[in-house]
Amino acid sequence: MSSVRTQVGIIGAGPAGLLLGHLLHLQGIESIILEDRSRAYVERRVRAGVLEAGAAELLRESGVGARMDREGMFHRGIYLQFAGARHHIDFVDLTGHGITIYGQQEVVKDLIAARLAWGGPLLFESEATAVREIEGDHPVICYRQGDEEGVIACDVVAACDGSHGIGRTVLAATSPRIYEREYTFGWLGILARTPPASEELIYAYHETGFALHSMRTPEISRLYLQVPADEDLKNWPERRIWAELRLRLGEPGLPSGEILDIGITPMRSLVAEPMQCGRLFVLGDAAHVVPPTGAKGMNLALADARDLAAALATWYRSGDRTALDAYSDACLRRVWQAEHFSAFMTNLLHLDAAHDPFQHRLRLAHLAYLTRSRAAAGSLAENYTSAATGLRAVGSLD
Ligand code: RFL
Ligand code: PHB
Repeated sequence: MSSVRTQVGIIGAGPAGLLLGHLLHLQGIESIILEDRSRAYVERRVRAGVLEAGAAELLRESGVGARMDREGMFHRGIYLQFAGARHHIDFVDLTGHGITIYGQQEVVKDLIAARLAWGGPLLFESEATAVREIEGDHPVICYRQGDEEGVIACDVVAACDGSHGIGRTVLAATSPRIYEREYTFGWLGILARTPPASEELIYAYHETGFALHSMRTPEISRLYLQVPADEDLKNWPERRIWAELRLRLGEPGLPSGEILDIGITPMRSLVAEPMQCGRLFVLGDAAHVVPPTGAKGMNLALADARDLAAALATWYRSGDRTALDAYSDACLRRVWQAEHFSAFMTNLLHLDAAHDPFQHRLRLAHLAYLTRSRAAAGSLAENYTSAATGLRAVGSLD
């Protein structure tokens, strides 16, 4: 059994774990990152695509934004499509900030490349199996790499292992409060070789359900359809997917293209509170989950890494634990704002299981309000561009 020591033991090489490791390195703090999957797998996994203004700035400021600035697509706003018409919400006009479309796996690739460039320890195909002694000053992570078992002794454990990792389980044993909501629907998502039909994202509310038109490059589109949570992919032959996308998005000419990736994602809201116990700190999806309608999950993961790295840097520099003790409280202010916005967007844009006609009319009324009122559109724009990384209120009441 191998045994090593580091300052911060990080579980998970998603956006949270990789950015945390990178920011700690910039502060001269050592870390080891354990990742259950292979490098090829995490670099190929298709997930989020929208970076808030603050998340794009964070990547840029920490020296990993060059490719994002070259290849990412800056969008001024989004389109809302409902009742047969399309309306533009111009975030730049409303808040001064836009968003950047850049695939999560591209962020992950850039952060892996930055770490490997200086030889930073990043162990792929290494599964954390247990975390012990978090109440004392010397926590340990036990892990398995192939047939080998290993132990990492550290000052602090950062659980960045997503919504199905052991971080949440270890935290749960410390009795946090868990707030949770399941939705009756999920998203069928495809990545397709077809040029985007629109220059910016389209969020569509239609009598047959929600649809979203997003993109990755000028040649590759990312498209989603609301489906029942327990839907079987077998019910969705390609022809049906394209027909339903054309109908819901109001894009009768949307060309079909080769489907490069397909999957159904159930939707959930979850917050574990607090996000820390002793020497264990939990980040990203391991601590909180949002339905993807607000495009907040990756942004929250990156912001948690930013906040924990800053608190750890203060602690290592001065011995002052105040910021570290306040990590969870500081995160939860942003997390609940993003949870609210994600639930709001989800309820606004999806048909409910009962197809309640009263709810349907309420949704249409609110959508119409968003397109008529600068105050309502401004609130949506403020949240979409900055709820997860820190709300930049246009006319702050503070
Ligand atoms: P991740 O990315 O899940 O990374 C966790 C990593 O931990 C590894 N792991 C372990 N490693 C070692 N030992 C163990 N025992 C381990 N258990 C797990 C896993 O293999 C994995 O590599 O978590 P992180 O870093 O917290 O990042 C969260 C984001 O991935 C997630 O919130 C977003 O993808 C959510 N999301 C979106 N977020 C946005 O900000 N904008 C979007 O536009 C957006 N769209 C989406 C989304 C998520 C979606 N799905 C598939 C759920 C669209 C979709 C369809
Ligand atoms: C995506 O591009 O994958 C995407 C965009 C916006 C969302 C969710 C996902 O709300």
